[in-house]
Amino acid sequence: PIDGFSFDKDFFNNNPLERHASLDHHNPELVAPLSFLSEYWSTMGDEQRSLAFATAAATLKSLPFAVTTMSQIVDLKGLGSGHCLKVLQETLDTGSCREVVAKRDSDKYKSIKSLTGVYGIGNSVAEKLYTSRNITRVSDIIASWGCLALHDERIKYGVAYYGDLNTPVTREAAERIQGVVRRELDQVAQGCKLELTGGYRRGKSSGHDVDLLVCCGSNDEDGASVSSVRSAGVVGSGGNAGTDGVLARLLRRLRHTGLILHARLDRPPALNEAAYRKQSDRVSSMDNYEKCFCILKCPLQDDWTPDPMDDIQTDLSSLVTSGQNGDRGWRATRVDLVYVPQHQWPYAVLGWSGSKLFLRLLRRYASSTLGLVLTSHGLWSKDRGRLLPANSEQEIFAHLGLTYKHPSQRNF
Ligand code: DCP
Ligand code: MG
Repeated sequence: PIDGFSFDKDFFNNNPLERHASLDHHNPELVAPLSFLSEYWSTMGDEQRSLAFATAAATLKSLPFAVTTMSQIVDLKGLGSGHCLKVLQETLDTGSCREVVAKRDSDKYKSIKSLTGVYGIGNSVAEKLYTSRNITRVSDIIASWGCLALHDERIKYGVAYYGDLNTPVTREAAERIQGVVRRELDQVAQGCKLELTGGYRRGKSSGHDVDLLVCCGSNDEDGASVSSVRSAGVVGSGGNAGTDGVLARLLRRLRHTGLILHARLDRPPALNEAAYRKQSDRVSSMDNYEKCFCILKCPLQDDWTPDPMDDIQTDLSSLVTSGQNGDRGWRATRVDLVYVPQHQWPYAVLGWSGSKLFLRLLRRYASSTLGLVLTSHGLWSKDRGRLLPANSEQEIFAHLGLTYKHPSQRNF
C-alpha cells in the first residue's frame, strides 16, 4: 500500500500493456519535464532517446496515485536509466529541472524547433539549414528562398501557412472538416464510412492535424487507381494505370469545390500479404494504404462556403500574402485522408488511433511475446503467415490475449 492506496506493483511492472494512460492523470508536474525531453530529442533527431523519455512519461501517466517521494517509484519498470530518475528527483525536490530549462532555452533547439514546424521540413533538412546556411527562423527561409533549393513542394505551403499550421486544431474545427469531407464523399460514393481517428479518438480536445479514414465497403474494395489523378492537379507519388478510386475522385471534388490548398496523393504499389508482413518487420508505424496528405481550408464558421474561383497561387510571395490574410473565413489545416479496404478496417482504426508509443509497445509485444506480426493492415503468425481476421478492435485485443483498452486509455 502507498499512502493507504492498494497498488499492485508486480502486476504494473509485468503487464505494461494492461496499464491505463488517460489524458487526465495524477502526475502532470512530473510528466511535463519527461515529455519535454522526449519532444526535445525527437526535434533534435534522436528517436531512441526520445522514446526512452516518452516511455518514462507514459509510466508516470498510468500510475493510479500522485507521486510525492522517490521511494514510490524507484523500482517501477519503464522509468529507464538513472537519467529519468535524476530528472524526477530534482523536480520533486525543487519544482523544476535545470536540464529542462537549459535545453528549452538553447538557441539551437529553438531554431530547429521553428524550422521543423514547417510542413515538409524534417529534422535533417532543419539541421542542414541551421548548420550550413545559418537559417534560424521561417522569415530567414522566405528571405533566402531563391537560393535554398528546397525542392519539396510541401515546404512552400508549410512556409506560407506557417502560422495556421502551427495553431492547434480544435475538435470543433476537426469535426467541421469531417463535415465538409463527408459532404463531398457522399457525392462520390454511397454509404462510405468516414472516421475521425488520431488524438481526437483518444479524447484529445485539439491536435496538430485531422486524421480521417475512409472505407466504402466491398463495392470499392481497393479504392485506388489513378489515370486521371494528374488531371485533377494532384501530385502523385507514382501509381498504376487504371480506373479512378474513391480517394482520387474525392480529391478532385474537394479541389473543384475550392477547399484544397495543397494535396499529395500517395499510392504505394499493391502488396500481397507476404509483403505486408515483411514490411511490418521494421516495427514501423508507416503503412501501405493509399492516402492523401492535404492542406485544406477549414471554415471558421458553419455557414462559410469556399469560392471555387479563388485564384490558385503557386509562387511563394503570393502564397505568403494569402497566408497572412487573417480575414478570409478559413484556416489552413493539415488533413490526412486514408483509404482502407473493408476487411482491414479494425486494424487501420487501431493503428491510426495511436498513441504512437502505445502502438509501438503493442507491436513489440505481439512480436516478441506472441510471435505475431501486427500492422495497420492485419495480424499474422510469423511461422505460418496465417491472417487472423477481426471485425472489431475488441477482437484484435482478444487475439493478443489482452483486455480491451478504450481509446481514451491509450494516451501513452
Ligand atoms: N500513423 C500511422 N501511419 C502514418 C502516420 C500516422 O500509422 N503514416 C498513426 C500514428 C498515430 C496516428 O496514426 O498514432 C495519428 O498520427 P498523428 O501524428 O496525427 O498523431 P496524433 O493524432 O496522436 O497526434 P496529434 O494530436 O498531434 O495530431
Ligand atoms: Mg493527428
